[in-house]
Amino acid sequence: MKLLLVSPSRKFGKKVVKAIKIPQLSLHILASLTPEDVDITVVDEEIREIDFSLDFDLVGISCMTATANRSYQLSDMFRERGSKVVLGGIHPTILPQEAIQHADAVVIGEAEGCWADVINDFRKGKLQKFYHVPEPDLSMVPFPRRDFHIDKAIFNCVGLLTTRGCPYACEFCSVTDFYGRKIRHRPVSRVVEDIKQSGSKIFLILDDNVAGHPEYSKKLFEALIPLGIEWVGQSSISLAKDKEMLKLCRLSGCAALFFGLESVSPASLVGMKKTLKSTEETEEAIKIIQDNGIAFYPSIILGFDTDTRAIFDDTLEFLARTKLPTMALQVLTPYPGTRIYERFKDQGRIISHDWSHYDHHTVVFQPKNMTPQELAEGHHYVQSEFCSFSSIVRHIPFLLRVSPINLRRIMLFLLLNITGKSVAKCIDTSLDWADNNEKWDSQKIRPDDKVLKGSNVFSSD
Ligand code: B12
Ligand code: SF4
Repeated sequence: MKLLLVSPSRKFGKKVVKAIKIPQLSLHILASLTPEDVDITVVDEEIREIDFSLDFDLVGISCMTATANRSYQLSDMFRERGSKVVLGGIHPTILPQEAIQHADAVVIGEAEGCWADVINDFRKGKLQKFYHVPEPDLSMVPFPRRDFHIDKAIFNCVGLLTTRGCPYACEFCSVTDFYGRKIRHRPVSRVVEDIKQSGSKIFLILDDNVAGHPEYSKKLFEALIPLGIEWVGQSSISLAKDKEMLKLCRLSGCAALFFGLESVSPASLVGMKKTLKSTEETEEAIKIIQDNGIAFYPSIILGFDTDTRAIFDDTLEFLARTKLPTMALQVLTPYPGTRIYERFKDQGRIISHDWSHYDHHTVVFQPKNMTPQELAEGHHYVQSEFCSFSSIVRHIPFLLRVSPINLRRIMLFLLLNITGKSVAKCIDTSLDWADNNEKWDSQKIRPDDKVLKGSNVFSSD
């Protein structure tokens, strides 16, 4: 039996820099759950093309919203050629009825509890339409098969999973619906063994919050110290409040953490499940984390209902004041399945249902206090100002503040800034789309316009 596992490209045809690509762990997990007698091919379409001269009996496609169009296109092509197709990942989980139009089977949620059944049923010619095992036990899942590595990557960085689930349910995020509210862990000893077996020394911990369960986190960090690895991950900013955990985190090899800062506007933070509500508290937390030798990598979202056009300069001022050398800037994206999507839909504010635009860089909804075009341009302005050559030079001393400094970290900083520059270019593309797409006529939408007719969005306050 021949099995193809694919992670489709977001921008089909455009290659990404291999050096900074990290293999998709979901495909490696699926490979490890597959019986040994199956001949497996793994393709990350952003790195290499699918060889359509080969025949596959079964094709498994990992699909997120931004890759849904390409996933469906590939599914249709493979099914026409006689292969059976299974779709999985966050988008088919949220919209299984849409996904099944293009597939023979859809796996809702995590693969661990049901992939073996999918293979068995396929072999018997009895594939079911839907498979769903909610919140499978993570303690005994096999180690991911990491032999499908990316050639010539500068960083042999591999994804690592320790925990799933999130107790919060932020309005714009689909993670809680997907993984559930209960935090589930892999036993620390299994994580350590996985690290040893991987042969890598650099890891991206894929968890949504490495500090979400302090007792587990501390045990994990202690166990990582003797391994001498370096890792980056995501954390809540509350880490700054727990000195013991922060110290263990650094000692365990943490080089940088992504923090969902979400907004520099206190008004926006009030509506979110954030432990720090004031800008002063956030700035103090950034200083504590950086002073402990962990690079602070903020993720900032533009376009909340509390944002006015002032948010663009406010964001740049905040970044300059806090001396942060890197950041990820996103446009608010109402992913299907989130509460914000339902709210915007009810209010008639969704302006594009083309899933390929749901990429965090394209405006797909009518913002409350500006036009979609203004939000797109403001996003571009902040991104390109921050990534301009002069600001990269200005950021170097800020980077050097974080100790210990080493060559790999300097390279990472440069790569992140170069990536930032290409993101700025990619935003230009979304502006082209804006110019070309008739839906962008809605940029002229004002409260009395037809798209918002009947909604009370602008009159509610
Ligand atoms: C780490 C991460 C990243 C890393 C990925 C690094 C890497 N190469 O591994 C980086 C930073 C690069 C990234 C980028 C992006 N990300 Co991201 N990312 C995540 C995060 C935190 C973890 C994903 C992960 O790898 N988990 C571990 C793996 C093992 O889990 P999994 O992928 O869910 O797979 C399991 C199941 O889904 C299922 N499954 C998955 N595929 C398949 C396929 C088949 C056939 C089957 C049967 C089952 C199956 O089985 C797997 C095992 O149980 C999630 C949030 C989350 N907690 O899920 C967001 C998340 C997936 N990302 C998101 C987004 C939007 C993006 C970007 C578009 C952002 C951007 N502006 O660029 C890009 C797109 C990148 C791309 N090409 O696809 C959104 C997706 C929302 C949506 N509806 O699509 C999420 C959910 C974050 C969120 N809060 O909304 N991301
Ligand atoms: S944004 Fe972070 S804290 Fe909020 S629900 Fe998503 S994963 Fe949980």
